[in-house]
Amino acid sequence: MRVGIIGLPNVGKSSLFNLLTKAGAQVAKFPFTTIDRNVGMVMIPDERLDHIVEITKSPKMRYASIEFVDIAGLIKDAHKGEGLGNKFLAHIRDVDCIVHVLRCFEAADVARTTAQLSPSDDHSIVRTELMLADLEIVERRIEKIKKAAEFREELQRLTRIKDELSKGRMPGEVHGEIPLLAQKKEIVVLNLDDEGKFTGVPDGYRISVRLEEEIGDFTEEEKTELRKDAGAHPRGLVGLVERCMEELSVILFYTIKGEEARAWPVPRGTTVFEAAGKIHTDMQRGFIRAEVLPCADFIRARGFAEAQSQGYAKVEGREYVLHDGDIVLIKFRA
Ligand SMILES: Nc1nc2c(ncn2[C@@H]2O[C@H](COP(=O)(O)OP(=O)(O)OP(=O)(O)O)[C@@H](O)[C@H]2O)c(=O)[nH]1
Ligand SMILES: [Mg+2]
Repeated sequence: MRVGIIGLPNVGKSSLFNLLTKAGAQVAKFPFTTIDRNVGMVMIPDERLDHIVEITKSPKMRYASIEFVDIAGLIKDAHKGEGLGNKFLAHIRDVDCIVHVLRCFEAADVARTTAQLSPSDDHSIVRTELMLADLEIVERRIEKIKKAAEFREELQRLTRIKDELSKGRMPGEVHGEIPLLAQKKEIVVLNLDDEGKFTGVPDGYRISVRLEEEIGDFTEEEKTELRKDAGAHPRGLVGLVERCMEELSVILFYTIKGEEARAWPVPRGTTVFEAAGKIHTDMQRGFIRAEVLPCADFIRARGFAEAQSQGYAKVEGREYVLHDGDIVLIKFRA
């Protein structure tokens, strides 16, 4: 599960990436600072795991994390090789969800690649590039299969997709083998100035990268106040990570074993058998059953054994579909 940060050059993508990952990617006032992508893990803040550890006193705890990729800035005609060209396309293809950063701050000393500061226009420029890149791929595939009878159905589907894309519309159909860039889930992020001065911004997750850089040492209450003053979302970076989790349909389950309490990210719909495989292949191979306990019941009973004796824990078979917050104890034949 991977999130890609995209947008025009010099909009604050790498700055945002650094705040999230603490990876220290290069940031500079000139466009196209990022050439190759930067990859980093972002820890998912998790009060439930904090609660669990308060009770278990586990000496080790591990938060779940998701991967973020900071992708090179793209400009108009990037699909034809303008700017850094279309290498970014492969990088975008690789991610499951995009965070599209729009510049909503002036800063005379930070160069722009467009004449006007207009977040909505910037949004369209990038969206158009994604669609044109998709169009090219679709056309290439059509050329390749148009004479082969066995691809008739695919050809019809691709032609419909192509028609939509050439009208600048997002196709309703998906292709399957060719996941279109324009169809990736998108979270629009508005990078506001730290005083909330810039108005007329489109809808999106409101954050000020500059402000977040400056308030690292403040208390949570102070941060919330400052964000509100800047017209930003009160939950800042954490809220953005949560938004990504929602878009990715990621839920968390927990294991408490010996020394360690740990959170695991899985796609919604994951069965306990699949989860066992994620923990350890032996656990899946020798899977017998699982004991499952909602986190809230664990906290209420203040312990797994206590919850078991109060009848909260349920015994489940391999088909059981995990719920967000389940604590899972897997019985398996070693
Ligand atoms: N005033 C202001 N400057 C910002 C803000 N966010 C980023 N910057 C500055 O803008 C410049 C570009 O930031 P980067 O994070 O390198 O931008 P980028 O989108 O990764 O740029 P490329 O890699 O070149 O595409 C740097 O000088 C940042 O310090 C902000 O919220 N306000
Ligand atoms: Mg960058």
